[in-house]
Amino acid sequence: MKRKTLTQYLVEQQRLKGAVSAEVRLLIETVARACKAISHAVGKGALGGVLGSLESENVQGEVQKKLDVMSNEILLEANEWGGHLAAMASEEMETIHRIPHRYPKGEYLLLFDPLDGSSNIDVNVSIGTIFSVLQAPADAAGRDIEEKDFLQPGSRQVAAGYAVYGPQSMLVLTVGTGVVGFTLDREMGSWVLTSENMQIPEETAEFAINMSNMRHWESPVKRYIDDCLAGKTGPLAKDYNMRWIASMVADVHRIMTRGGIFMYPRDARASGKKGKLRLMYEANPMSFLVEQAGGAAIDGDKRILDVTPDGLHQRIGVILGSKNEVERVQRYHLED
Ligand code: P6P
Repeated sequence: MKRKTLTQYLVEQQRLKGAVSAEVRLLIETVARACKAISHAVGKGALGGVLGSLESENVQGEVQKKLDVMSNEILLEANEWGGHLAAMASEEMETIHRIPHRYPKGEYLLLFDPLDGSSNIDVNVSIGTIFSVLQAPADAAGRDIEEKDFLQPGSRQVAAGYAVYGPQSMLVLTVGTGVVGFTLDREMGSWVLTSENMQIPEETAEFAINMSNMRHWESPVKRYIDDCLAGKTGPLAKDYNMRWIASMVADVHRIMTRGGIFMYPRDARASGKKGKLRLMYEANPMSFLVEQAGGAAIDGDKRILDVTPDGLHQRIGVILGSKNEVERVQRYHLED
């Protein structure tokens, strides 16, 4: 049977379920088209002259890779003329990017990490694009959008997704009616539906964490990982496997596909960051996807999607994946 394309899926979500408006459908199709262009640029590697770093740093103080900046530009240019957005925000930009006055303004806000996992670009390991869609506050219609209009809890997201640029390029998406996966058909240049209903197994025996940060973890995380390492004879009574790709999109995609628990916990040091990952354009979209696939996502003790942001680039601890395992880790925190 002929597989559905992204457009057909979105038309059905709009017509049959009323799950997406015409503007959100255009928004997602536009972002998906931009991800195709990013996939193409990433795939060229050294042949495209796109590897390596620039002299510049982004707002996070991280050295920018050429592909970081290129991916950011591709997403900005693709989305600013369509009339579906009021503004955009990106990991690569300190402030929000309002829609230029020469274009019509819509009612949605688009946030993205244009190329997550940049440290993997030059060593040919999977990287990805993460995006989140919010609705602008009603009172913003007659005025310029401000940063505060973005500071909504992740539970208000209208849609979220990621593209993972690996052996295949895949687009994983939710509009609030479950999670679907598309594979890029490079000959036709279209995103083809290949996973109709992605579900995360509730149980797992596979954890993903950067063990080199152990000395900075809070005690509940230390106790949990010790118990995992104790294996069958330990309190969790099973042998665990470990994976760490150091590319959130790739680690989360593995969990969306076969289960697991991903952890980038808060830093226990008072001087430490609240976590490495950013709430608005990494943790929130991934948490929306994970919950829609039957998983769970917490910052240690709280549901991530309930957190009201206090800044566009706010960082947060992230523990997400198989529901029963995340709830287990939450119990370690609540018992502490
Ligand atoms: P570490 C990539 O730089 C990133 O933001 C995420 O994609 C990834 O999960 C994490 O950082 C990796 O961090 O400290 O292991 O290099």
